[in-house]
Amino acid sequence: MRRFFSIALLTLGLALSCACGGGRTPPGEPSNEDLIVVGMCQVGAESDWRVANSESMKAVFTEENGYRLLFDVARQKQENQISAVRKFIQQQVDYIVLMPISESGWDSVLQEAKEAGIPVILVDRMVNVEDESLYAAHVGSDFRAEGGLAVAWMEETFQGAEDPVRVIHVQGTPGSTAQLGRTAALEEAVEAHGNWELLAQLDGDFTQAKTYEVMTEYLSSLPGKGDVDVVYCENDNIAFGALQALEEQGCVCGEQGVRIITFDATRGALTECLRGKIALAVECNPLLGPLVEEAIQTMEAGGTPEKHRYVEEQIFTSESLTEALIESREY
Ligand code: GZL
Ligand code: ZN
Repeated sequence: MRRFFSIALLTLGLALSCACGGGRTPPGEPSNEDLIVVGMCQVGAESDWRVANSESMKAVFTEENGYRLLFDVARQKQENQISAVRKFIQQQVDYIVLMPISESGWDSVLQEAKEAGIPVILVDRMVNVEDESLYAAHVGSDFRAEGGLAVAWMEETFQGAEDPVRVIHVQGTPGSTAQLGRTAALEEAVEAHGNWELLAQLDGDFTQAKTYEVMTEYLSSLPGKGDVDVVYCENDNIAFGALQALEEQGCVCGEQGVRIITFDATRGALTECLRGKIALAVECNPLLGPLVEEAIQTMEAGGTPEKHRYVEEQIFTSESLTEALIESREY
């Protein structure tokens, strides 16, 4: 955008300087051509994690910091994200920041951005493209590693158990990197442990409402409700829906009952963990705004950003939590 403005301004300035003193932006006001224009394509507002992720971006890409942020929300539809990218290309933004809802279907629109000379930065989930030059950088989480943290906790909790470990698996948005990575970790572990049994894999789509619905339906058809050992929830909103359904069906959740595992570790989930209702919360850090800005500033200085930047993440159980720690968390 600044490229476009500077040519237009130069022509205008030349014309005006012949005719008169030429208009000036009032001092201290950032005029358009000074601002880095960022077109941002967010998935939606499906979860507490997503809301925190959006807030992290809006806190960084402000006019005071030298940016004009064009923020688009796709309401969970990939076609809305693709048309937003095309709109940003027409507007000739300086950078496109994309939080891809799922991994496939991006090659052609990212090729269009490349041909328009607009760098794309991927945030959170990944895209599955032939040509990795279609994006300049990726900032997010290693979801397979997050699943590995959950599985390691399960191995420790059920070590030496001979009886079956019966698991209900509630998955996130199908085909999203977060779902693929967290699912792969559990499926590999079930393969490796002869006494672990996957009772069901349900689609919770990362929302509380969908999970409550599918869990209620499944539990009401399950003869021995007491036989569930673990509910592996691929994000906190899934865990909230599962907890509600389980308790309504008379299941006791906690370290002596059904162990609920969740990902994201937002404040709401940490509170349930402290209460002993959720057994394990695996952190998935949404505060990615500063890392995206680092990549943009690297490119502004003519440098090449790291291709993949992964955020550090930890796990929480009731033993490792206090009210104060939960209060101190940013999301
Ligand atoms: C993870 C992100 C997932 C969160 C969910 O980085 O893609 O999407 O785990 C969110 O809460 O909906
Ligand atoms: Zn790569």
